[in-house]
Amino acid sequence: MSETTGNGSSGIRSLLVQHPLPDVTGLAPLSILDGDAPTVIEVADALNSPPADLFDVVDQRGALVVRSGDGGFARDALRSVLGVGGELIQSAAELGKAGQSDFYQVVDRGMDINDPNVLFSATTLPIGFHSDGNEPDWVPGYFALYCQQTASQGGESRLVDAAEAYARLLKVGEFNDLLSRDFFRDEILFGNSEHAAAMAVRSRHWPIFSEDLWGVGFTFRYTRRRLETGHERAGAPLTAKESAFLDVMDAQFATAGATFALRQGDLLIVDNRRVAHDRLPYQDGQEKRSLLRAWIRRTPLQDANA
Ligand SMILES: O=C(O)CCC(=O)C(=O)O
Ligand SMILES: [Fe+2]
Repeated sequence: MSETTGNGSSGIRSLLVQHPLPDVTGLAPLSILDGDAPTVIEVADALNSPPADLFDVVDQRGALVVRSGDGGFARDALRSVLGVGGELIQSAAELGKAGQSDFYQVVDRGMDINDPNVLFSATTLPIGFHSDGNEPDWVPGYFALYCQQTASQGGESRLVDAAEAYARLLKVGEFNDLLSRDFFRDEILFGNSEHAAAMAVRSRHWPIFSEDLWGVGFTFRYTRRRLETGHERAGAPLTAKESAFLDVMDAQFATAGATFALRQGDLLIVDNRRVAHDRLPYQDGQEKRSLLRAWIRRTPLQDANA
C-alpha cells in the first residue's frame, strides 16, 4: 500500500507504451499543463482587485500565485485577498464540518505515517497527487496555501489538469468502467473502533471523476490512501485491475503538469475541482516549513448539493 506509483511500474510503463497519451482537442488546455508555473501577480495588484477577479483568473488558468515578497501578508490582507468574510470563503459551519477553523497550518507534525489516521500532508513525505476534501456532500471549490516558511530542501508544489487526465484516460478506453464508478473513502476516525470505521465507510463512496457534479461541472475527488484503506475497511480490497487503474492515473499525473517552488510570502490559489495537486518530500531547516491553508467556495451552489 503506497501512495506513490512504485509498485508494478513495469506494468504501468507497458500500458503507457501501448496507449501513448493522445492529444485532447475537446478541452481548452490549462497553462499549467505546459510545465509552466502558475501565473504570478503582485500582492498590491491583488489587493486592488476584487477577489472575484482573481478567482476568474484561477478559473481560466487552474491556479494563481499572489506574491508578496519579503514583507509577507498580514493575516487581514490574506483574508481580504481571499474574500474571507465575503462571498468567497466557506461558512463557519462548513469550516467546522471540514474540521478546520480559520486557516489550517500545514506543517510536519512528526507523526508515524504507518498509522492510517495520519495524513501524508502532516509529514515531510511526498503526498501524491490528490484533491482536498473528503466529504460525500461537500467539496472545497478552491484551496489556498500561503507560504509562511519554505523548507530547507524540497517541498515543491505540483499541479496537473485532472480534467485533461480524465479525457486521456477515456481515450485509453481500458478503464472506462472505473473512471466514474464509486470507490469507498475512508475517513479519519480518532478513537473509533475498527468496527465503527468499517460501518461508517459503507455509506462513504463516490467517483474519482464526475463530469457534472451537482450541476456545477467537472469535479475530481481523489486521495489514494483514503480510497485504499476505505476499500479494505469496507471488506472490498481493491482488485488488481482497480489498482492498475490508479497506478496508470497516478503515473499520468506524475508525468504532466507544473512543478514549482513557492517562495516565502507566496499565496497559491488552486481550482480544487479541476486540478490535481501534490507536494514533493522535503527537509526542514532550523525553521519548520509552514503553510497556511484555506478552503474556499465561490458561490453557495458551487461546492455542495444543498
Ligand atoms: O504541503 C503542501 O505544499 C501541500 C499540502 C496539501 O496538499 C494539503 O494539506 O492538502
Ligand atoms: Fe492538498
